[in-house]
Amino acid sequence: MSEDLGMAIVELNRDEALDMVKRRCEKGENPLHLLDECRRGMVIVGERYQKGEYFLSELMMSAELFKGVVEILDPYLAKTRPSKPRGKVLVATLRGDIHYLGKDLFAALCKAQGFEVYNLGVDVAPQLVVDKVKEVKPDFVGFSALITSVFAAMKEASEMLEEAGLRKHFKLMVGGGISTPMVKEYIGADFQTTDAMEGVAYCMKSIGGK
Ligand code: B12
Repeated sequence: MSEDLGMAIVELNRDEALDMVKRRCEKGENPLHLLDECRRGMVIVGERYQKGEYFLSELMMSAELFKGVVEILDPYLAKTRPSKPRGKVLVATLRGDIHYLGKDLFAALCKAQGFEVYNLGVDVAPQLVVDKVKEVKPDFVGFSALITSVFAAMKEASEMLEEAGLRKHFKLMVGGGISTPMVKEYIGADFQTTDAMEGVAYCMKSIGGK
């Protein structure tokens, strides 16, 4: 049997994937490596869906499978986390956009690296971001963008945060398949990426320099 977790997810082999995660964790493998294999698998699933090789049902099955894997990994990941949180990360997909797979992957990776994560979900109103930033006082705010129509809501949120005098207290990040350096400029973010691992690395580097 192959030990490639990413491919087990791509092939939607639920039992095989979950067994493999348990077995490899018990053997003492680094849970972060397993999470990264999942990430690669989820990206391939997205590509297959786009090419028409997978349908919505397969996409949803892979998302459920990913959640199951994260549940098993969580206690193992907890052992790798520092006892004190490294910092706080707030993530959201804003109004008009319901894609969540990439956002949740980024959130899981941040959590795995010891950040306290506040995941506001999808189709989030800019005002809710402002309210939560006031309440939580995060070090990082990450927006996930998968459709172009969400750019306006991200800009609105960024401007509202500025007007509320909150913007200087955190780094604003934007990720997701259609984010680009131009989108970063447009919404006034500090960082942009289409790779969750790069996003986590940015948080680690920025917090290290605090
Ligand atoms: C899966 C999917 C769906 C699923 C969403 C399931 C879900 N709940 O998440 C469903 C079927 C529901 C869906 C619906 C729609 N979709 Co859709 N969808 C996709 C698809 C195929 C994959 C997206 C995905 O999950 N990829 C896998 C993840 C892991 O990748 P990712 O999100 O890029 O995330 C990675 C990084 O970007 C990063 N990341 C993500 N977020 C963040 C945030 C931060 C802060 C950081 C640091 C990193 C980070 O981490 C991840 C790992 O590295 C894409 C095409 C594609 N290949 O991208 C189209 C796509 C995004 N969808 C599209 C469209 C148009 C739609 C619909 C409007 C379709 C319709 N006509 O109904 C609706 C939108 C409804 C809405 N209002 O949002 C378009 C958007 C086009 C555009 N430019 O606006 C795309 C690009 C397809 C296309 N080429 O036309 N979709």
